[in-house]
Amino acid sequence: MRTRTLKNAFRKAPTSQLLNKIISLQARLAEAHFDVDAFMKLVVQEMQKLTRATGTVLELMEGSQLVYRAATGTVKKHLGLRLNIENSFSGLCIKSNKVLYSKDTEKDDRVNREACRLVKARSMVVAPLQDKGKPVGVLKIISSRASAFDASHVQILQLMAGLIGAALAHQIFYETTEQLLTEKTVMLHALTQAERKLQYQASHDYLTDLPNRALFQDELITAMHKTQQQNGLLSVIYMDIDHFKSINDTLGHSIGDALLQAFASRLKEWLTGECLAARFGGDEFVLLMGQVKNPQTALQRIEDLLQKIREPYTLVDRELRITSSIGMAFFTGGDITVDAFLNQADQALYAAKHAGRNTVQVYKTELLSEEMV
Ligand code: GH3
Ligand code: MG
Repeated sequence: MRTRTLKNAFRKAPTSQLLNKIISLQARLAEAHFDVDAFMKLVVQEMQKLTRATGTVLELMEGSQLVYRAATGTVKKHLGLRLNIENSFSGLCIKSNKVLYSKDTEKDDRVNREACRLVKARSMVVAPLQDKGKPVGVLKIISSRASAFDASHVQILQLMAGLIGAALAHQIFYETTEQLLTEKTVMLHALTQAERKLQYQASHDYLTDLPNRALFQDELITAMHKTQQQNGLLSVIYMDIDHFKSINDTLGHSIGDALLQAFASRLKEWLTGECLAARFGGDEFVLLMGQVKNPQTALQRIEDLLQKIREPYTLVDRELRITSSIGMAFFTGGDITVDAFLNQADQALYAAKHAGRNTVQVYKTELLSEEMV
C-alpha cells in the first residue's frame, strides 16, 4: 500500500476512537444519572481516564464562589475548596463561555497562581458548564506538566461539557420524584440524541458527509460475506483526483474543499442501491459495487461515473475541470481479508497514476482473467 493511503488512515483514526470513547462514557453517565454525587464522581473519574490528566475537578457555582464538588488525582484532597469566581481562570471561562487552555500556569497571567500551585496544576483545560444558557460551573482537567494537553483534549471537554452542565443542573434543582421522572425522560432523550449524533460523526466524513473508512470497512465485510454465500461478484473502486494539490495551491484550500464536496455530490448522484461511496481522506474516495453481473458491467458503470466527473464544476463563478484515476479490484469469494482486498484496489489505483492518470486499472487475479476485463 502506498504511504499516502496509510498516512490518511492514521490521520482519521484518533477522532473516531475518541468519539467512540465519549459515546461509551455517556452511556455510563446515563446510568449514574439520578444520584448527583455518583454522577459527579463518575464524570471526574472518567474524564481523567479519557484525557490522562493528573487531576480532574468539577466546580459548581455557589454565589460568588466556585466549590470543588468532585475531584480526582492531585485535586482530590482539596474537595470542598472554595475559590472566588472573580480573578480566576475558571471565572474567565464562565464569563467568556469558552473552553480555555492554559499551557503553562507559571507563565499565564489569567490564572490564580497560588491556587494552581496548591492543586499542582501546571497546565489545564477548563470548560464552562451551562444549563439553558445559564452558567452552573466548570469542568477542569489539570496536569502537573506544562503543555500536557492539545486540541483533542479541548474537543473532549467541549463535547462533554454541554451534556454534563444540563444534567447536573437538573439533578440539583429538581428534587421531587415526579419532576425527576419527567426530567429523566427528557434527559435520556437528550442523551440518546447526542449519542446518535456522535455515532454519526464517528462514522462519517465531516466535509462531504460520506461514510468514512471505518463504516466503509464494516459494510464491505458484510458485502463480502453476502457475495461469498451467493457466489456473486463484488467490486471495490479506489478513486483519487488527479493533481488536486495544484487546485489547493492555485485557488486556495477553501475552493479545494468545495471541489471535494462537489465531487462527493456527483458520486452520491451516481450511486444505486447496491453501491456505497466513502471518503478515506484527502482526495481519495472509495466505492463498493455489490451484486455485479460481470466485470464488464462494472467497468461500464465506472465509465459512466468518469464522464460525470469530467463535466465542469462551477465553484465561486469559476469553471473547473478535473480528472480522476481509478483502481478496481473484484471479489468472487475465497480466502482474502478485507485489508488485502482493499490493498488490491489501491495497487490498481497506483498503476493508474503510474500509467499517466485519468484512467482505470483493474487488479488482475487468477479468477479474473485478462479476457474478462
Ligand atoms: P495525484 O495526481 O498523484 O493524485 O496528486 P495530487 O496533487 O492529487 O495529490 P495527492 O492525491 O497525493 O494528495 C492529495 C492532497 O489533498 C494532499 C493535501 O494537500 C490535500 N488535502 C488533503 N485533505 C484535504 C482537505 O480536506 N481539503 C483540501 N482542500 N485539501 C486536502
Ligand atoms: Mg490526488
